[in-house]
Amino acid sequence: MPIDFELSAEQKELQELARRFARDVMAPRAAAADRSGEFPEDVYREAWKLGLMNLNVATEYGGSGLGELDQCLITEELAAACGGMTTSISANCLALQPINIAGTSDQKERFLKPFCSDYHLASFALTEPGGGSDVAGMKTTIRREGDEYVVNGEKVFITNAPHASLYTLFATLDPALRHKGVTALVVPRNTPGITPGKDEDKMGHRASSTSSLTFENVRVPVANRLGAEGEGFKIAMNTLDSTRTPIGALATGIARAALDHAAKYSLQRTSFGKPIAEHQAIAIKLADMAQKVDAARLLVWRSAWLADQGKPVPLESSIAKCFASDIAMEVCNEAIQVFGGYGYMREYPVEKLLRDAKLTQIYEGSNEIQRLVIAKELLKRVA
Ligand code: COS
Repeated sequence: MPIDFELSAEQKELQELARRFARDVMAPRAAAADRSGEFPEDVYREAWKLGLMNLNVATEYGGSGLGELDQCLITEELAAACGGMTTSISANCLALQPINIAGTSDQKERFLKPFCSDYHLASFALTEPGGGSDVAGMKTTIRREGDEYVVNGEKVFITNAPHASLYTLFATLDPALRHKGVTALVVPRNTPGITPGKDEDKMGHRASSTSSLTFENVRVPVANRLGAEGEGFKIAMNTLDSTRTPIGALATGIARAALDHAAKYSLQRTSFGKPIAEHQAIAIKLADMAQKVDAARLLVWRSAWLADQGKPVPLESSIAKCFASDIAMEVCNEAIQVFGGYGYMREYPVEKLLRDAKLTQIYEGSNEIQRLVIAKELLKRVA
């Protein structure tokens, strides 16, 4: 297929649906949810009703079966209204992706279908207290006993954990095996021995819920294992390859919102007898911000487009995620500068955007890890 920047009629409709939902339902709640840290589950239920959740579940199992570019279009629109709510809404795509990738048709029937027939949340349980970057160094163990695994350990920073009905969990048969021991399991929340921790009091993304998860002699049927024993590391990596691009879209949405606010403000605010937009210092800032937002979106679209062609995208998804989240920080920072003292005040929207942007440089693989992946892929290609 030739490169084409024109969206299809269906994609424009999806984008418009997400834009309206973001403007009418999410945006009016964003500032209050950020302040109180409430988990606005009614908003998430509404997103589910409109088909804005579980975007990556195949139509065969009742999902929307959307491609990665479609997901990115939706994610950018939602994130322009609230990064935190978007994180909670899109966490199902992250959590269900290992099942899409490695589940048998029976597992897909059992685990994916309920998400499409009713509202549920799922969580991706990978990160541990001892480290999020070194996945192969995880300490949560599984031990096989007959037709069950017994899980012991702790996960941290798990999005939606206390509200989820299902976890995709990564644990190891033996930490000494490093990546070859990691195994993926689907664990229903109501399995005895699972305790979610307290909701973390975060700097940003405050409308999403984040907590630890403790597993104490949790018994999970072997039938809930995704792929073979020891295949969990690759399942996690393949999952992240496909979810990092939408994180790039999320960061682009935050940056776009900061640029919009700054541009509008620059037309209203006057100094030295004219709107500040007419001062070159501000106009140049806005022009630089606009270039960065455009470049981020193009990298996101390229990675998503390649993924939709069935191409592996470890390099392109890391570039999209890393670049978009870095520029989101820069653009939000500049937006605050355009607002001056008001930008620093909670009464105005841009300081929240900066706090929300920060997490996009950290989660789904810190930008330091993205740079290592980029360098490794690059060197592989020239070796
Ligand atoms: N797709 C498929 N296979 C992959 C892969 C990918 N994207 N990345 C690595 N692999 C494979 C390697 O080819 C290697 O396979 P072999 O055993 O056949 O040789 C194996 O996995 C181990 O790879 P590697 O040696 O590169 O693993 P490392 O332990 O060095 O870890 C990083 C690699 C750091 C890239 C990985 O741990 C990572 O992505 N960490 C960040 C995790 C993250 O995003 N956390 C956020 C939590 S979710 S909010």
